[in-house]
Amino acid sequence: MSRLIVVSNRVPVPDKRGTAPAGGLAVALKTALEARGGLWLGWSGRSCGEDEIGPLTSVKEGNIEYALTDLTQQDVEEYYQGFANRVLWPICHYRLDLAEYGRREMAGYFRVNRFFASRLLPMLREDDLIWVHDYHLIPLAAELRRQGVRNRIGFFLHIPWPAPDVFLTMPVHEELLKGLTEYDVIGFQTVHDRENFADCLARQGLGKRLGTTRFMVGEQAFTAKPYPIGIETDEFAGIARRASETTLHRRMLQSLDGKALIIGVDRLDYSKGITQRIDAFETFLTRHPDSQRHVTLLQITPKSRSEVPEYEAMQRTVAEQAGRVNGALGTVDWVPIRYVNRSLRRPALAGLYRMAKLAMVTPLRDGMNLVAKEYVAAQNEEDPGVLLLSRFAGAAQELKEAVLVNPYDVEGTAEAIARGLAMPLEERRQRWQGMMATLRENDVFAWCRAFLDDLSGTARTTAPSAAPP
Ligand code: ADQ
Repeated sequence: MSRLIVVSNRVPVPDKRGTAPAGGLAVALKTALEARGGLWLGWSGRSCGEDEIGPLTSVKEGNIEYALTDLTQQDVEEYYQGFANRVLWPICHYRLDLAEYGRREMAGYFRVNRFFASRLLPMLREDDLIWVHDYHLIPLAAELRRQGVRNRIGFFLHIPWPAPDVFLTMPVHEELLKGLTEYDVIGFQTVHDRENFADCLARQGLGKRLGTTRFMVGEQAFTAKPYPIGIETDEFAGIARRASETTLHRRMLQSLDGKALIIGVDRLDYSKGITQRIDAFETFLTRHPDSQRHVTLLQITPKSRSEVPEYEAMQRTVAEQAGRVNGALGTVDWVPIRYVNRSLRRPALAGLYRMAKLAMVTPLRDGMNLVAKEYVAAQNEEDPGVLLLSRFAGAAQELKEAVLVNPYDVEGTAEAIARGLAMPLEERRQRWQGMMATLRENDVFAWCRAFLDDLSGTARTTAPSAAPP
């Protein structure tokens, strides 16, 4: 079997306490790579002066060998904080208003991709399979091809691919689109994302479509297909079952004192719809005064990307908003919103999901959203909770039995909370069983297999008659 090389911006090397960072990419990929073994290359998270960049740091853990590179301070500002997080992230989440274009950042993005290619090249063997992850590294294959690399290279995009009218607003759209066509397999979260990508190619007159999943640009044929990412369903369900025996679980139950728990878990990010969610919860409480003192929203939100100004501003906005609602509606013995800026270990998180009668997963736009899937997997099958899920999350294309909401419609979401809390047991069970069957069938291992089977099965070819994988 060919060796697998994964390349992603950050690499979740566990720290001394064994804690891996929060983030869907990390959680999903690590599980997948552990099962197969291989090499994982990425940024160490450290920045330094240009003359201080040394050799790769190598860390071995079980089946995985991590190879970490430092970046310069300028690289981090231009490539990571700049183009990746102030252009690509907002554009792919339909926030044209937040995109900040700068020539320096764009040049930095391509320069760092060239640098990643130069770090990978000396380690590369002829039959290695290379799997590149996410929007930070779109041009990596083009850089590797320029250096003569003929290996099979796959790319998976964890975030949405936007419609052409949005994507084409980016000054370097052509270079990014063409860069993607240098991969052998391009994976998206949903059919919708793949079709947006196909529409972008068509709009730019780039190549032709050979079939549902096969495309041809210039002499090169490639596959573009949805591979909806999953979670380690059965393992997570097991963790959640066992979590009820922990002290945290008992303390939490005690502090709820019979109140119904609603849970929200998201990185602090404007795409996650946290302010709209708090508005909806407040509206629910004011429209249903009987529920006051009987329901608590626990919003667990670790800070992320604090060095990007929009994120820093959001930290203040959400904290103020939660404080305002608590001040206006709370009583001496009831706090409507518990707002926590912490990362939790998985057993603690799983236990809280299981305790919650309802989860609000209401992003304004999301590639997939693993929290929705984790919440379902963590439920007690005898008495499962209700998932309120944004129709704009990739997960909504799979979890049809969730209560789908439009997060922009605050009143509609408030009514959905009321409906969810009052939902009869039989309906909750039926919905949960449907979702759980989907999660079991398409867990993270199936996701990984499907992508790697297609990538290994692709021959790098220039013939339009190439058989689709
Ligand atoms: P994210 O935007 O990070 O991922 P998501 O899919 O919800 O979003 O994954 C978040 C992960 O972090 C979950 O596994 C969750 O359990 C964990 N997490 C969040 N808050 C936590 C906390 N307080 N403590 C501990 N863990 C926490 C990107 C895309 C998504 C896509 C994933 C995977 O934006 O759309 O689903 O990649 O492809």
